[in-house]
Amino acid sequence: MTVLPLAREARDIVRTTCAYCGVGCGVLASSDGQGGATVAGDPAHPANFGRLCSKGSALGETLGLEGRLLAPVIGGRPAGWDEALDHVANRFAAIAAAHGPDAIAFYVSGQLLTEDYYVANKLLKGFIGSRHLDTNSRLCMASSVAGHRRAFGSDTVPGTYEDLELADLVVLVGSNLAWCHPVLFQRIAAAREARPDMRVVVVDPRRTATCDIADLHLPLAAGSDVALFNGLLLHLHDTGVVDRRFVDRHTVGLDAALAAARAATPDVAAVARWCGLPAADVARLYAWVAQSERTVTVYSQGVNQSSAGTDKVNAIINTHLLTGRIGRPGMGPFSVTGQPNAMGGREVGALANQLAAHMDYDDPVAIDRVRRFWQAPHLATGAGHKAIDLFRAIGTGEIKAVWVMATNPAVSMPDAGQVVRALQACDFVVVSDFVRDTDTARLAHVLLPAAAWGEKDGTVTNSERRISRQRPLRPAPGLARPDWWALSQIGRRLGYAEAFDYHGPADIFREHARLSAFENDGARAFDIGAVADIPASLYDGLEPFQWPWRAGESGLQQRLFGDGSFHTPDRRGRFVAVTPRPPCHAATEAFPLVLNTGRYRDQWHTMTRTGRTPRLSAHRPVPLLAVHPDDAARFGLADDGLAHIESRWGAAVMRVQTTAEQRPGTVFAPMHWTGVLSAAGRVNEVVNPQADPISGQPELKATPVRVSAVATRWQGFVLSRQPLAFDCRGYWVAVRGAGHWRYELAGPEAPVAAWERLEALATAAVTEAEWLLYRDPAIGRYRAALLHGGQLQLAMYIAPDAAGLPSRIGPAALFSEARITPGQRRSVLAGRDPGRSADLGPAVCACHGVGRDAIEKAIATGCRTTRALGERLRAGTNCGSCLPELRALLAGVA
Ligand SMILES: Nc1nc2c(c(=O)[nH]1)N[C@H]1C(S)=C(S)[C@@H](COP(=O)(O)OP(=O)(O)OC[C@H]3O[C@@H](n4cnc5c(=O)[nH]c(N)nc54)[C@H](O)[C@@H]3O)O[C@H]1N2
Ligand SMILES: Nc1nc2c(c(=O)[nH]1)N[C@H]1C(S)=C(S)[C@@H](COP(=O)(O)OP(=O)(O)OC[C@H]3O[C@@H](n4cnc5c(=O)[nH]c(N)nc54)[C@H](O)[C@@H]3O)O[C@H]1N2
Ligand code: SF4
Ligand SMILES: [Mo]
Repeated sequence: MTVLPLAREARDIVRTTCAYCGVGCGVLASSDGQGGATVAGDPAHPANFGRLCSKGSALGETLGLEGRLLAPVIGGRPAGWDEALDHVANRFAAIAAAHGPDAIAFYVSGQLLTEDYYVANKLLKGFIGSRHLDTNSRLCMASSVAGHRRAFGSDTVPGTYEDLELADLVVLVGSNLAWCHPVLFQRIAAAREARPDMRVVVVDPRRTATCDIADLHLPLAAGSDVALFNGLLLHLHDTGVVDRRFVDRHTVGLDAALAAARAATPDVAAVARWCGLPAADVARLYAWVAQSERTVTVYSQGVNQSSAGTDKVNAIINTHLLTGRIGRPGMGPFSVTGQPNAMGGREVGALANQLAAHMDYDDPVAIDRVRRFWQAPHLATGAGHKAIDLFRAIGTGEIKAVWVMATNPAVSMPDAGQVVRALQACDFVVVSDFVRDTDTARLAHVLLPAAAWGEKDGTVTNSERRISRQRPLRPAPGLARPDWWALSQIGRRLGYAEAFDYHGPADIFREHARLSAFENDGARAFDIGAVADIPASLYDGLEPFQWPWRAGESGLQQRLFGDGSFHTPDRRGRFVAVTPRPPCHAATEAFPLVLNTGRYRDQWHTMTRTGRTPRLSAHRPVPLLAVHPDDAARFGLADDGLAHIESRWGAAVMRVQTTAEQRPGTVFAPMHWTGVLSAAGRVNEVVNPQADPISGQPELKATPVRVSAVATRWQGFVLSRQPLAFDCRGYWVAVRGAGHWRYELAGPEAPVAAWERLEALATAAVTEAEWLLYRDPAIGRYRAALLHGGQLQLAMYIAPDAAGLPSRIGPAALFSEARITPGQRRSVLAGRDPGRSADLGPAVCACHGVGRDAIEKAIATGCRTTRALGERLRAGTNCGSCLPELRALLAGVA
């Protein structure tokens, strides 16, 4: 263990870890003294070796205090901590006394630090004594957890990031790595450039940016992955690509797995039919896998978020067990985690069907061990409700109090309308967040202000089991406090002062490490006993390390299972016999299209941070429904028009993006937009809540829907220095710009009625202003600007169609001006019509703000390579997240 030696001049630079995805990049950050920070990739961190993606590069811009929750709130009024904590503790105690401890639930998150997570788990399961603690990882990693446990006997990712570079074949299944794990994508892209023989295959119904480095793209039918990998298992077996020694000595269950595969997909033709793929492409994948000893299969939400998610995971793992390609350099199944600490939550056992530290309720010895270790008075002794059932139980009143921490379920849960109704009906809702206004916070009785990235202090674990420190750059503002602190305070108030007597994250980390090693004879994979007794100074300087790291061990074991020793009772790996089945809800005549959902490059989940930075809001300013041109024609949708998307569960409205990247019969929408930021952009209103029967993970990627064009009589936008509150039924989406918010608008009424409504809103928002006005009722065109104090405060533009609107760029820039000039005054209403694509981006390069239009012009005038584009426009020269899109534009396919 080394303490970090900081150079003198670098004393203000803090080594920390990115707040976003599970790659877990090391960040060098220093506070800029003005509420922001400068950030750079940490060249010494083994996850990223200095790289950062667009989101990581913009971390410093998310630290502003606008919108922060700075004090506890009880029933809508600010309160002090003592009052809030007493209130929460009293309500919990009363509810437990009246209805039993199981009437209390915690719904937590992979965005907590391990220390927060540990205390939440201990408090609820050990001391309050409720079974019902689940996490948003249920929506994210639950199928991988379940698949790992079936195959390996433990929830263990066997490989390391280096394997992605050492592989000869990387198969990416249901993973848009270029957008969601961009630094891993860049590492693979660089490896492939250095070794042109290396191959990459993408298995995804959509053609994504990740296909930029793919030698083969298999746009399979939704949910058909089990058929594809069962077919691969058979092909490998029947062509003799089998590690006999490994299979015989270290596994069980091959025959049943083969029989199940043969029954449904006896040959490549059958696989091709199941998956809706050309047989030649399936055969090509199989041949490449057969040839490539060094194969890594990376998978993510296209696999996990499925009613057959656990079976998909095991279908993939089966192929690696058959070939013994696991736990050795350049090979293995590789589940990439989403959230920064999805892994940490799994380590502390914070899923409703786990107890703690890789110990489960199905083992009475483990239950007794955890009880003794915690000296827990009321240890829960059975599994609790998984997320979907948990919110149902809130809805029925079985659960009467819930503490939601670091997650926004009113947006991120499927059938989100039900979740909102359940929280509305719930007796007592506590929400811990660092943002004041979220869809979930609007439903809370008590809000508790949390510390955010840059203030939080603790550890996270990334996808390759590497534990890194998040370190604070500054003290938390206002009354914001770390989540572990609030949890411990509740523990103390409930009478457990000794069990929650933590003075800092180091105390909690050591206890967590001690529990991982407690009576662990090697049967539990997760063991970090080596750091169980480190002093606070070593914890502060803790270098990133991978688990397991047992007490007394010096050399760290990077990869697991290469020796064939698994964590099952007989130490053998398990083949699991799996049978393909289609998604739970098939398309029907009434709902003929399948809705797939996922992520955009520059937005993080429900946008509470990324949605506040102009730079990250420019890439995709509004949510788009991606539709194949044939389907658009079939359902009367126009590119850029509005579509109403409807399922059995609910509806949403988005702009249409027609694209041949979409598989016909399917549409795709982002998961990010909320009720705070849009009228009807919350896609989970529409998404079905059916879950995988084993993992409980919902099928977020396949919901039957119908779509229809929304008729509008006007389009428009409003730019405003202050945020505005819309309560209209029409279409609106809020977009963050520099010094202002922009509202993209459209509606069904006559333009004149629309502008009269907007004028009322503007008059209320800016009470004292000079108005510049242009109204033409005959052609339905309206422009207005409100000036005050020499500055532009608000500007509004309405026209019957998008072509009648001026450029947003000119007036938007005026919000950065200290004082506007007479010339600018004259121009603010003039603006010429720029054409929507030039105006609304997409801003392809977030770091240097380079739009698609400029790139297309540069290509038309001679730029032939990404390097040339970089030299001319600087596009793609910083974080590199936009390189796939630059290459697509160069190739003329975007
Ligand atoms: N920019 C950005 N990055 C993020 C996040 C973010 O919000 N924004 N979130 C982080 C989190 S928490 C997570 S979990 C990860 C998620 O990372 P990913 O899993 O890569 O992201 P998604 O876009 O959810 O889904 C991946 C792909 O699955 C495909 N898919 C859908 N159905 C199927 C199917 O049946 N089979 C197959 N093979 N593929 C299918 C979709 O078309 C989609 O392209 O990203 C992390 N990184
Ligand atoms: N349709 C559809 N739905 C999905 C998905 C999908 O692909 N499609 N993906 C699912 C997946 S994989 C995931 S991971 C979820 C993510 O969904 P959520 O977890 O609900 O999304 P976030 O916006 O990350 O919410 C985190 C909230 O916690 C706050 N927060 C962040 N850090 C902290 C902290 O340290 N302490 C506290 N107290 N608050 C904090 C943030 O401000 C934010 O309000 O969405 C799931 N939902
Ligand atoms: S890839 Fe990007 S979002 Fe993920 S950890 Fe690294 S910098 Fe952060
Ligand atoms: Mo996730």
